[in-house]
Amino acid sequence: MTKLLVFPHSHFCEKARWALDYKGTPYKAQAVIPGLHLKTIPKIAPGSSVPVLIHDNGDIVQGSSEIIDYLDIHYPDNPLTPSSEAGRDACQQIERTMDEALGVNIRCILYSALLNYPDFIRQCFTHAMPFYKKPFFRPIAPVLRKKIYQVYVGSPEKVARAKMIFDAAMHDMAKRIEGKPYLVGDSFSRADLSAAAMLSLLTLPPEHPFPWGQIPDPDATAFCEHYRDHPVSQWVNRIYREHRWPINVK
Ligand SMILES: N[C@@H](CCC(=O)N[C@@H](CS)C(=O)NCC(=O)O)C(=O)O
Repeated sequence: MTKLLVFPHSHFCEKARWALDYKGTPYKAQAVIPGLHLKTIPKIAPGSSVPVLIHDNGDIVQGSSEIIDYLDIHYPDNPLTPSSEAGRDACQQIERTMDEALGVNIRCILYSALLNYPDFIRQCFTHAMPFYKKPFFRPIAPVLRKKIYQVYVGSPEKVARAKMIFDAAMHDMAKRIEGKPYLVGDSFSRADLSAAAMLSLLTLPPEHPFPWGQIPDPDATAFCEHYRDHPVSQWVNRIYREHRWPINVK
C-alpha cells in the first residue's frame, strides 16, 4: 500500500496528507522516529525531511509541493494545480512564499515555547506510532529537544524576527483574500491548501486530523489567541471546513 512518512504534527506533512485525502487515494500515514529519520530517510530520498511519499508502484517523492505535483499528474481528478499557466505560476509563487513566511516562522515561534513541554512534544512525534516504536522516543527526547532548538528556533532574537515576518505575511495574506473566497481564481487550489495547512497550527481547526488537546504553554496560546479573529484565521477555518475531507488521522 502507498505510504506517507510523516511527523504527525508537522504542517508540511499535513499539507501532503491533505492532498492525498483530497484525491481520495488510499494510503497509510506512517510516523517516523525523529533522530533516527536522519539515517532512514536519506536511504530512500535525497534529503532527510518528511513528508515522503512511497507509492505502491515504487515511486518515491519527497517534499510537500513535489507530492502535490506528483498527485496531480497521476490522479488528475480533483486537480489542485490550475490548468492555466498564469494560475500555475501564481500558485507556485504563493506556495513558496507562504511555506517560508508563514510555515517556517510559525514553526520557530511555536517550538520556542512548546519545547519546554516534553509530554506535549512526545505526543506530537509519537501519536499513532505503533506501540513497539514509541519507547524509542524517550531516550532521544533530550537530544532531540536541543537539535530542534538549534535547527528551527536558534535564539530569542530569531524568534522575535520570526514574529515580525509572520505578522507581515498575515497582513499580506489578508490583502490577497480581501473580498475573495480563494487565493488564485474562483476555486480551491493548492495555494489555498498550502496556506491553510501552514496556518493550521495557528487556528487548530477541528477538521485537522491531529488531536492537539490543550496547548500547554501560555505564550503559545497568547500568540494564537492574538490572531483568533484575524480575517486570515477565519479564512483558514473556512477552507478547512469546506475542503478538508476525508481525513486520515495517522
Ligand atoms: N520543503 C519541505 C519542508 C519539510 C520540512 O521542513 N520537514 C520537517 C518537519 S516540519 C523535517 O522533516 N525536518 C527534519 C529534517 O529535515 O531532517 C516540504 O515542503 O516538504
